[in-house]
Amino acid sequence: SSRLSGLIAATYTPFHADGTLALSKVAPMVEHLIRAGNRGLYVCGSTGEGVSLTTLERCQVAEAYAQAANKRVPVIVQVGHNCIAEAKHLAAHAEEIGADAVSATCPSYFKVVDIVSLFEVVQAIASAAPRLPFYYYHIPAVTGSQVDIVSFLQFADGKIPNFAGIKYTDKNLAEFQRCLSLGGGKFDAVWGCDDMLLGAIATGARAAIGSTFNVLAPLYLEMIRDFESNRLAEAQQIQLQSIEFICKLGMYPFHTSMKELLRLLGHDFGTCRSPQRSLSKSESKTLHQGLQHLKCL
Ligand code: NAY
Repeated sequence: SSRLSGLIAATYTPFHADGTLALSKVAPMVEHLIRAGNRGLYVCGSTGEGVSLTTLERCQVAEAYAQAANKRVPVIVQVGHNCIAEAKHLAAHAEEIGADAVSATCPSYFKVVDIVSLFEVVQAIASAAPRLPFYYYHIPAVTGSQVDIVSFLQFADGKIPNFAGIKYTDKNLAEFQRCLSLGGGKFDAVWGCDDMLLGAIATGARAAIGSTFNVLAPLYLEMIRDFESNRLAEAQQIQLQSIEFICKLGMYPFHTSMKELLRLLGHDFGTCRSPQRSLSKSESKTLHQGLQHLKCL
């Protein structure tokens, strides 16, 4: 089936020192991600700074990742935008360039306050790429959407032909499990909090999208093997390492820290765009020292 499974890396967007796109960095990164065991790429999401890019840049980044993946793993393009016309344009473009799925947040400046508004948004964007599965990107902490996601899935059921499920980026495992089980499991619900992946897997998650998979995919794969082989204590130890990793990087703007780490690992993706600031010399030194004490690196 066309369902997502396994670890899906939320990809970073590479910039030159002058802030322009450094697209030549994409192909080697994709080789690394696939070799490390990732089974998909989620492009231009939070991790990829989609909302900090121009529409043209978003198209270029999506195309670079789709080309580099070359159908070996599915590429999901995040097209959410405060302007629905732009989101539709990006969705249509994703279909044109041979991406495998489209995903979108709802607008966030004007809040989505009820099911009907959310349904209109999702229907408009999904129908702009009718041949691709569509995943609604549920990230209420960012969008401020007040819509209950279970009720939304029940409402949307059967009304949008290419609606495939959700990317669930919230911390409510009970709600996530309900999403997984709705209608006998007809929707994909893809987990989005790396520091709680073990819990999500215990509830039945088949796929997860994460920024830390750029670096730690082999570790998470080991955790999943441990879980599946009933080595729960070992799995818990690995999850704890990932939690400590995330805490350590969270000492500074998280994705800036991740990009620093990528550079240390030989993938210079530059820094993040404003408003995600870069680090001072002394901050990056402190970060490097902190990373040296992590068991998982
Ligand atoms: C995205 O769109 O890139 C994602 O949401 C991927 C999931 C990440 N969430 C955010 C908001 O960045 O991997 C997580 C997250 O970085 C990780 O759990 C550390 O908090």
